[in-house]
Amino acid sequence: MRYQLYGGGGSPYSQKMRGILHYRRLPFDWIQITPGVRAEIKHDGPPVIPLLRLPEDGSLHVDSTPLAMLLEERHSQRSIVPTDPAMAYLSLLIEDMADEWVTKMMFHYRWDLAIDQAYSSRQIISDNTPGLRGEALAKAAQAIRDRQVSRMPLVGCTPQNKPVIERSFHELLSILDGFATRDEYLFGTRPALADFGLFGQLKTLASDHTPMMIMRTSVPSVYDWVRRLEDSSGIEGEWHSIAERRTAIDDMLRFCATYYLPFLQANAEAFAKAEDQVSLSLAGQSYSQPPFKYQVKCYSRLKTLLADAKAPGLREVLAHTGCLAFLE
Ligand SMILES: N[C@@H](CCC(=O)N[C@@H](CS)C(=O)NCC(=O)O)C(=O)O
Repeated sequence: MRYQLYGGGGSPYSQKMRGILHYRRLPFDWIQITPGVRAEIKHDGPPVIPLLRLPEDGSLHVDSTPLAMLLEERHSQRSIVPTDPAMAYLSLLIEDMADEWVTKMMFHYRWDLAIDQAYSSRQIISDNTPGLRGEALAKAAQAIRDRQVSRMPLVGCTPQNKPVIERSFHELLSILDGFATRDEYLFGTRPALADFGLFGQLKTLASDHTPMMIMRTSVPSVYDWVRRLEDSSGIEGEWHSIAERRTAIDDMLRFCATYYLPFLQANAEAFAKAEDQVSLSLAGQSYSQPPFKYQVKCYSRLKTLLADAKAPGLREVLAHTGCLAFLE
């Protein structure tokens, strides 16, 4: 009985799920999505990847965070949820930030410069359209390139926001560089959901040309950490308790309080008022984009989870890193 994971080599959320399945030692087939495969699987839900097919009934499911939690309900060994409930919440918060904020770095670097547009568009088509070569491949790559570049403003990847996005990328790398060595992860010596959320986005950044060069030259230890996390099925580690947490956790939470949480709050407010733009200042620089409905859901989920959490030490850590004010 094997799972089937449908995804793409250049899709960060697909990489995240594949990394989780490897770490959890769950048997699965990796199936590269193509237009033909998509037509054949007949999934009525949102047309996104990754999709996970359950072995027992063939049902298909999407959205990597609920998918990871579904695997937690189904399998107890090699869980990616830290046992300390405060650490479990922090892992969910950092994962959410990776999925929704680090993805802006991924999309920005992927589609900003011509050299990256050319590589990424060709790679996506080469993976998802078997048999295409030469002119036909170049034409299809140009079409996806045009489509993705036209979507940049929708997710905030604009010239105006470029300094905030690039600065936050460098800050994130420097936080990770504070601990990234062999077999060390954010919450201990075994990887958590947060590590896999970061991994998905960073794996893509570490293979696209410009961010790959930044990572290899400025933080080679982080580059190597990401490379190894692709398959961590051999790792046997321990969790830290909240009292023993790494300083990188507090740094990451300050990072969330500087960039992601102010954005989430402003996004929810702008969405509620049906405004066209979320506009705010992040780390002293202006940032704006159209409101994003999915991220309204992310924000209320984080608040509800905190309101329900019975987690000694959690509120203190969130308060001293500046996160609590956004989450209560
Ligand atoms: N929240 C979803 C996001 C999935 C997602 O956005 N996937 C992208 C690829 S990485 C996609 O399929 N986009 C549809 C498209 O580009 O047409 C998750 O965590 O799985």
